[in-house]
Amino acid sequence: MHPNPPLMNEVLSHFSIEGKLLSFKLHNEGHINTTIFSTYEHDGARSRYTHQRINTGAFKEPAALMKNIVAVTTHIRRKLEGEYSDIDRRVLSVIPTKDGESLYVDSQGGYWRTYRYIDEVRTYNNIEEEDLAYRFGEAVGTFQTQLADFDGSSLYPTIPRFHDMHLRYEQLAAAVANDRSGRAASVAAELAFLETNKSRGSIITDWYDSGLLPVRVTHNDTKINNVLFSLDGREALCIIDLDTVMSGTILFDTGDMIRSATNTAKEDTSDPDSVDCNPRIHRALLEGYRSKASFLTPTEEALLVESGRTITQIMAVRFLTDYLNGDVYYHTERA
Ligand code: GN1
Ligand code: MG
Repeated sequence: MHPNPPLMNEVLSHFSIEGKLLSFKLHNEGHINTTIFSTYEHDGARSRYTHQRINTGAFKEPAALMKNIVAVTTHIRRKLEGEYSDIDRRVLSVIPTKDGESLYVDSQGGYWRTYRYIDEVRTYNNIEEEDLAYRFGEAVGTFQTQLADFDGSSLYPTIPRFHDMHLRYEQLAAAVANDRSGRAASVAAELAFLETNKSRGSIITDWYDSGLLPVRVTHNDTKINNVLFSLDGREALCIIDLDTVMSGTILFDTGDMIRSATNTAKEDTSDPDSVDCNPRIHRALLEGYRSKASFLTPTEEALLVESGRTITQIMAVRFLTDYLNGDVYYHTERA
């Protein structure tokens, strides 16, 4: 459901933002939360904000989720102090409500948060240049390094077992059994393919569960368009979308980084034949990543390349499950 103007006026009036509201508009990206951008004017200067209604179907405890985000961004901010003069471009800033909370609950029960909008940046849905891939790799490695000394046990698991392949296959099997939308017969080939690849796809989950991989703080949604680059693309400034920052293995992050960057097409392309993995980009990406991720253990290193395949597979399992369930989890715009 798209929020209407009266509701947006109500929501925005509760955040601690100086000046006069000039406009707001809906942003049509992201598969989970609803995002609105606003512009305010104060003392002749304009400033922009990002407001998000948290999808409580996906995130059951918005208050605990925001506590994670405040803790993680505060930690990163401290690391950047002294090193950069433009910290607000390098880490998200949570704008509190007038009561000092990180969330506002609207009159219809929606949970809203506000960030300072980071101006003069751009995102990419896929990349063709090796330089860019290298910088994306660096950004993911840097993010993990910034959080290497953060106590992950203090983080609330916003979506428990998020990248657990066994759980995802169980959910797929349940969706097939229920066949709520009568679509199962039409995806028999996809289901057979996923069945054939089930055990290989579970390697990371199995090694993680048996303690072979270190538990670290991970982002869990490091797709290419969650990184803000400078307008000229020369610098990866900030990793956004911190909803799924949790304890886990960094292979979840390298995996989504590889999945999203090496794809020769947009992830929601309507031309599946244009999808391929670009090995040039893959090489540059891992080179950039390794240049920052000096903490890698031999077991992590051993599964680094595999992680791209694993996360691609888990996304396939999750999207197919949602398709069988009748498109109830992800926002969809077309068949
Ligand atoms: C969802 O919210 P968004 O679009 O960043 C999903 C990710 C998927 C991604 C695929 C909480 O992320 O796991 O990788 O879509 N997030 C959640 O684009 O399920
Ligand atoms: Mg996300």
